[in-house]
Amino acid sequence: MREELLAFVSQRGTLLEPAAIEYLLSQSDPLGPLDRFLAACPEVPFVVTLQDVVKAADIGRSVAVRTRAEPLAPPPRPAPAAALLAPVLPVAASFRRQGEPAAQEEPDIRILRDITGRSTCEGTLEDFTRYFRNRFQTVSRMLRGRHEFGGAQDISRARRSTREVRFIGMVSDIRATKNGHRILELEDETDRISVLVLSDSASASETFVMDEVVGVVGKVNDRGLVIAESVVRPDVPGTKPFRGIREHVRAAFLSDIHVGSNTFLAEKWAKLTAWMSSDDEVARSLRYLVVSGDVVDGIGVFPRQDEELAIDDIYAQYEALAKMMAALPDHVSVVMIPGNHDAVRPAEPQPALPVPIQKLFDSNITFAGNPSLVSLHGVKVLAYHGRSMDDFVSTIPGMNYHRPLDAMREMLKMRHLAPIYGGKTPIAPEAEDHLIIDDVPDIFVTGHVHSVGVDTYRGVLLVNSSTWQAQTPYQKMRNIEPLPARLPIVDLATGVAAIKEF
Ligand code: D5M
Ligand code: FE
Ligand code: ZN
Repeated sequence: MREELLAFVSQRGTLLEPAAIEYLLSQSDPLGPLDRFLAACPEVPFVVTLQDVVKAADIGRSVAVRTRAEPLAPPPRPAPAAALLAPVLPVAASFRRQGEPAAQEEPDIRILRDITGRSTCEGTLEDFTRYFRNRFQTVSRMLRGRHEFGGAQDISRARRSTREVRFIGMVSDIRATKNGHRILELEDETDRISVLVLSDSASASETFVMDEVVGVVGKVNDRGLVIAESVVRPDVPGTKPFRGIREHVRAAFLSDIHVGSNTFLAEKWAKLTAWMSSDDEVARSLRYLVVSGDVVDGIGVFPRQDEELAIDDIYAQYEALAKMMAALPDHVSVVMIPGNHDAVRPAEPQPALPVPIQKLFDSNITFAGNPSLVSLHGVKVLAYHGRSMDDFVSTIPGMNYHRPLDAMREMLKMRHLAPIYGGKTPIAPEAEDHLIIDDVPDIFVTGHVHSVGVDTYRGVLLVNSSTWQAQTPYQKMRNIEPLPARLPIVDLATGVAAIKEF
């Protein structure tokens, strides 16, 4: 139904606030209220808000009661996303009316965390030991901050206990038993232990992945096996409203431009450029543009890539991109991070694009690493290209390339961008694990999967930015249907997001 609803909205040339989407999906007839609301509008609004559809649904219900004498439906249940976004939905909030002309605001970009210039590893065995120790210690500290694990024991002590035990470990093996239970092998710096997660226990529905750090509450049986009562993720503490700023400046998000590929969508990009430079109120309120990797298609990234290239020189690809960026209006300041197609080392964390490439661009671009934590006007944005989603999709049942927000929620629960080591995501063993989500961001953005979406998780706004590349032969073979040329736009004052299609 979600797809049907979004297709309907896109057909009508408008946008739906995420909270409105959730609300409509909780209704028996999601399209009805929307249709009624649009029919009553003198002109198609830029964004349809939660309030708009709630009102339309109420009107619809009272009409139904009068004409069909049906029992009155229960009052509309506030959508979960609405609860999170509640403080950001003022009366008659219209995305269009709230924007401030961007030119009035000086840009304020600060890079809070980024590997660029700080890489120390050479990839030795000691580097790996140090890297995983740092991961374990950092995530353990987060778990110890939760009341259940304040007094967590070392695994070596927990093994000898006969009472309830609480400990923290890194997952080193996961296997299923023949009765449908699971056994997790957990390690800390002192020992390793086996944990049985029964198929009818509270944690049965959770999927665990290799190398993530979890806390366990359970009892050791006489064979030294822990029967888990619960297996706990560090997670994002509690639910908080979006921590916005005073000014209604807006940020837009894009990624996966793949300049140089013969499937790069030049016409769609031209439309984006024209719109951004137009007099449109939303366009004029854009102050920031976050570009989350795969900015060019690169050279030699996959076998026989040369057959799919329109520009087969890496510098020429970045030069073409630099021209495209220069054509964007001056009031938009850009933050750009690399992805797996860009001209930096493939291992994550990736540093910013090299200086000779940066020099091709205008000065209003800030280059940062992948991942980076960046403050835009005081709003903390965690930008990560999203390569690890390949590993989430291949490991976690039910995950797929069309649901990147599910993988992003898992990352926040695990407080790690790429927990799985040894999969498709190459990881450089830095002294500090830069892939840990240490500081909880206000906005978490990824690209890579060439899909699009916005949602919230525990007060963090999740954004997956779309692509400007049509379906590639590889994606066709794998049945991956991209959603190109969609631009998520976020009001930094309220966290209200919209997706504009080109
Ligand atoms: O990845 C774009 C999309 O295509 C993303 O959903 C992953 C998928 N993709 C691309 N190459 C592969 C391989 N080799 N294995 C699995 N999935 C893949 P991009 O980073 O733009 O190439
Ligand atoms: Fe890509
Ligand atoms: Zn990618």
